[in-house]
Amino acid sequence: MAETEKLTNNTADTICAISTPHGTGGIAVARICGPDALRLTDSIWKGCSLASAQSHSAHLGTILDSNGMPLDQGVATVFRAPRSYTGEDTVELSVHGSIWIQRELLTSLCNAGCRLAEPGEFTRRAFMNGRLDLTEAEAVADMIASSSRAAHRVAINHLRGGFSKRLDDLRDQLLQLASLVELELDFSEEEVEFASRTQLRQLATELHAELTRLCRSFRTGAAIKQGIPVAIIGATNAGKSSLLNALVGDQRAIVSDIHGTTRDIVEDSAEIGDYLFRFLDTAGLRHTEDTIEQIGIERSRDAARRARIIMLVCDSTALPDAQALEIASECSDAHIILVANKCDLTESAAPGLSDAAIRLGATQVKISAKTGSGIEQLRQLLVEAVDSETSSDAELLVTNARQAQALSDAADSTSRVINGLESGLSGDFIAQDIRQTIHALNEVSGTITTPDILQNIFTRFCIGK
Ligand SMILES: Nc1nc2c(ncn2[C@@H]2O[C@H](COP(=O)(O)OP(=O)(O)O)[C@@H](O)[C@H]2O)c(=O)[nH]1
Ligand SMILES: [Mg+2]
Repeated sequence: MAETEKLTNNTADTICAISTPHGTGGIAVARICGPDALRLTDSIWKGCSLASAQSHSAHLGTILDSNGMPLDQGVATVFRAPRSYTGEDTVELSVHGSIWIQRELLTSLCNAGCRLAEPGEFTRRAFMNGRLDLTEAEAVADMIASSSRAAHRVAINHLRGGFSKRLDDLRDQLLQLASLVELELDFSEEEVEFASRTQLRQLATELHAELTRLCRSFRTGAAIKQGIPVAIIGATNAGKSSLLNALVGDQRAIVSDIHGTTRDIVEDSAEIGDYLFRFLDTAGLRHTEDTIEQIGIERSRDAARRARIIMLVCDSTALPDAQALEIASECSDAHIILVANKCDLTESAAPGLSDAAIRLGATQVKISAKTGSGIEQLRQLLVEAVDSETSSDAELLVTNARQAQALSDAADSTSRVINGLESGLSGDFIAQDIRQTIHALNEVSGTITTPDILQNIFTRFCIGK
């Protein structure tokens, strides 16, 4: 891939980018990084010499445009290799945040010999220079994208090396397993057994359990990162759209007493507790000859299948809807909350609701979307549903499909190790599977990687990071 070659062969370049968001602001920060960062910045700078400045020092000076005329007064902060984010000489120039000044500054830097940075190129250099492993680099992108306390908490734990450390522990255990199997091989003719196969199997089983747990955590990890999908399903006129509006605090969906008002999915999100929830209000379930409404109902089923949480909304004054119960019962993976709505109209819920909740293993809550009664309790139930999945080790949730895939490969080869140990397979083959597991873990942390993988990861970053 030509693009990849271009990216991997250009570490000798000095690169520059605006790291602050595009637009006008009080201050904008340009980052200049690479072997010539100090000298090139000096050439557009009137003030003390940055090339002779100490690392981690800030200096006030005048920045010059491409014609050598004063462009702005600003602050240059110097970070010398290897004590910088990327591990290379870096200058951060803070200027006044006019779009025009930012553009002129980049032109001036490029005329002086810098090249514009690609998306994620600073972080890519940090990875290449061993400042971050791949899970930490990916956590940088997650930090920038985090939109809830929980997403931020997972990202910062990964960034501080929590996940990398767990991978190192797993790798150490695998190396121990490999060395025991290989020792057994070396001395096989003397019939020396350094570890019983039962012990080896126990070690492999523990590893497999941990790898499987990490793979499984991806569903929750991804949901926390992107917003937890919650499908609102139920019969027409049960009050689904009213509930969406009550939860997001806005008249987001049309509410009316005409059956079949909501036909397509209406989506909106709200932060509740530490989490971001993505609510999907769906077309009400009923028998209909209307083709468009039928398509809407099919979409409701789809939304339910993809959701982590299903809010099954029932009208407390009517019998529970059979189709809604059937859809909810098909989604065994999801957490189900049976919402008995319109409690303002009746003292007791319709018969059958509690039985239905028990059959579905659902939590039940009485609310009125109209008066707001019970909504706070429902919000609490939503948070508890996610809390129960994340338990105490939120820092070890996998949030990224690439990592989940490599961990699943590692779990597969570990289960081959277990089978091999159980069936008395020769140590050579077992050692081979152990090495494959280590290889898969090395892929997660980026010890082994290909230009394509790196390209894929870093091009999704912002420019300037
Ligand atoms: N009394 C009462 N009426 C409600 C409540 N929730 C919704 N409604 C009414 O029920 C009708 C249908 O509501 P809507 O939210 O459009 O239901 P959907 O078809 O399930 O989306 C509307 O006339 C709402 O005003 C509630 O808690 N109490
Ligand atoms: Mg509706």
